[in-house]
This record gives sequence, C-alpha cells and structure tokens, in this order.
Amino acid sequence: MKTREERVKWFMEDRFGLFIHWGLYSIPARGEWVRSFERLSIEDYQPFFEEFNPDKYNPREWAKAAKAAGQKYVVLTAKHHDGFCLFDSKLTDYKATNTPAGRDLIKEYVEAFREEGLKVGLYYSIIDWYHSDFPKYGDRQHPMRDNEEFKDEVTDFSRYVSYFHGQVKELLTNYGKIDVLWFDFSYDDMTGEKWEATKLVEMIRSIQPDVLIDNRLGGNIKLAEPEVYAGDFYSPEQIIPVGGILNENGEPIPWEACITLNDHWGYHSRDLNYKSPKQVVRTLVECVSKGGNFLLNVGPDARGVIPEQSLAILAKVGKWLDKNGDSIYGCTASSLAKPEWGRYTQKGRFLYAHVFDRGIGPIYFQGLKGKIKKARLLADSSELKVEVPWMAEQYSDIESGAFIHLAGAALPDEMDTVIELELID
Ligand code: FHN
Repeated sequence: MKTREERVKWFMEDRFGLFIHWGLYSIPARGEWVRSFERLSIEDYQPFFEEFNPDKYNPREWAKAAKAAGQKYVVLTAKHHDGFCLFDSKLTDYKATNTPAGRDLIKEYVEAFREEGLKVGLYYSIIDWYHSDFPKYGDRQHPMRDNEEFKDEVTDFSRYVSYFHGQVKELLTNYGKIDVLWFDFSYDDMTGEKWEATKLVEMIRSIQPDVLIDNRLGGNIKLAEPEVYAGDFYSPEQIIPVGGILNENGEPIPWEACITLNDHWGYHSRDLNYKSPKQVVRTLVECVSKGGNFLLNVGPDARGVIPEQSLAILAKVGKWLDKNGDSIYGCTASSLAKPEWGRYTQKGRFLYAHVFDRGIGPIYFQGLKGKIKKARLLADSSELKVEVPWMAEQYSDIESGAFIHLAGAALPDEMDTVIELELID
C-alpha cells in the first residue's frame, strides 16, 4: 500500500478543488443546517423529500464550469447531516431515487466530472439526523436535541455505525475510483473509535487503497505517529492557517482549506454576500504559498442550478488561472520570507512573485541579488529586467536585494500580477 506521501502527490499538485453542498435543504433555501437551527422534525422536513425534483440537474454543466475555473478535483455531498442520500443506497429508503428525481445523482456526478478530467470526491456526513439510532436528546446539534419526546428513547448506536460503514462500502464499490472521501465531522465524545474508525479505514483501504481521507474521523493528524484514521490531510474551514500545518516533529503535513463563496455551504436564496474573484484568487495564492490546497464551495439550488453569481466568479478565477496556472499547480511554499508586496509560491527553480500591491518604484526582492537567471511576466512571458535602477542606488539593502522595474503606476493585473523568476541553480 502507498504511503500517505505517495497518496497525496496528485492532491499537492492539483491545489484547487470545488466543494458542492446540495440536497433537500436546497428547497427551504436557508442553508444545510435548517433542520437543526429551526428544530425541524423529520415530519416537518418530509415535504421536501416528496417534492425534490432537480429538473435542471446537469452535472456535465457543473463539470465544465469547474474545469473552466481551473479546479482539478471536486467533492460533492453524497449524504449531509440530514441523512438524505443522493445515491441509490440499498441500506435506506431516504434517497434521491425514491423522490420525484428518481435518479442516482452521484452516479451521474462521478461520470460527468471524470469525463471532464477532474478527480472525484465524495463528502459523507458521519452525523445523521434521520437515522433512528443516531443520538437525539441532549446531542450538541441534533434537531430534536431538546425535544422531551426523545428523552428516554432507546437507540442502538452500533446499528447506526454498521449502517454508516455499509454506506461507505457502497460508495467505494459502486461508483468507480473515488479520489477523496471527505468525512464530516467528529465532536465531543463522538469521535475516533466511537465510529469504529480503525475498522472503517481498514475496510476503506481494502477496497480503494489510494483514496484520500480527511482528518474529521478524529485522532490527531499532527502526531508523529498519527492514528490510522487521523487522515491524509488537515481540513481547516473558513480560515487560512497563519503558516503551513506542521506535525509534532515540525514536518509539513498536507492541508486543504474549505471556504464558502458566500456565507453558506448549502443554497441560501437570500445570501448574496459573495466573495470577489480577487479574494478567491488571493486566497488560492495564500493557500499554495503556505503549502496548502483550496476547496471552494458552491451550493446549487433545488432545480440543480449553480447560482449565476457563483458561476461568474468561477469564470473570472479560471481566466486568471488560464494565464497564471504555472504559479499554482505543482507549486508550494518558498523558503523566502513573505514579501511586503504579496506572496511567493515555488516549483523547483521557478519562484513565482504574486504582486498584489504595486507600491511605488521597482519591485524589491530581498536576498535575491545575483540569484535570478531571468524574469518574465507570467501572463504573457514578456521580459522583465532585473537591474538596480538609479533611484535604488542609495537604497539601504542594495547589497543583497534584487530589483525589477514594472512600467506604470497600476499593476498589469490588479487581482494578482505574477512574475516568474527562474533562479540560478
Ligand atoms: O456542519 C458542516 C457544514 O454543514 C459544512 O458541511 C462544513 C463544510 O466543511 N462542515 C461542517 C461544519 O464544520
């Protein structure tokens, strides 16, 4: 079996993925936690099951949009906390094939995205607010957590664990090669062996040994010898780590920041607080500059359509990546300190200067005097001269720094102007 380092190789090169949260909650259109926030019972939520019919669902369109956005892998919610399965599970009737949709939405999804050349991942919620054996009363977030009706309910948690393991087995057996299994999430004592996580991961590895697993089954991925279920990558959410993520030996570990485009994972019809294409590009650069990945989320509506605002942002990000992708894919952190004007990413002897702030005068590269073989504006490969301009003659750090003159007061690309520096070996 491959080591974690061997398993994550493609992941560390692809860098940019699409997260998709989609399910029954797209109908109430108030986000995927609507059952918990509004204490909706299964009965309250049932009309959405009886109504779910995404007539405009066309995963090929989703896949084309992701590919054009420069995203190399995708993760779709096969089952979220509400317990509704987008796939034709034989272990439950609470699934898309039993709704007016009448189709296996996961089967169509994996086929469409593979057709477009993306790697495919499945998000699977280990929390299940539908399953009768999942704890309700007194739980931290179950929709029925303070409903006295469930106070003395007797459940068999091991029956839930068998169900959960069985569904993971279905997903890894019936849908071809799965590249990422994104479990979500452990909490309080609901973690690790509570899920029988060692047995689960042994089963996973016996079916698809190369699939990547996130770190949300529990355990501590930062240990020098992490638990077998501690995962292949660390999964910060709605935040970018200050630096890279290191284990207790100070060794970098793979990580992926998952971020919403507006403020919700699942479709929310009134949430128009979208991030700009510039914020998305600069977040992607920040992740890669710290040795991490960026999983950017969209929430399709009840008809299966990704909101036009999301599509417009993805398209603009893709145009930037068309020209500057060499500074992202296959890149990682540089050993150089973060410069004042932006960030560095690096791929072997190629150092990429992501200039966010034009400033005044030449762009200054601390410590790179005599180390740059040539410099090019990445977007059009136009030559940039590495020289000490007259106004820098008296500059305090002329001894170790290098300077590149950029014409004009504005940056060629105000989202992020990338200078490719080929370093002298
Ligand atoms: O509760 C979920 C939430 O709905 C969403 O799926 C995010 C995405 O990572 N994870 C959990 C919150 O941490």
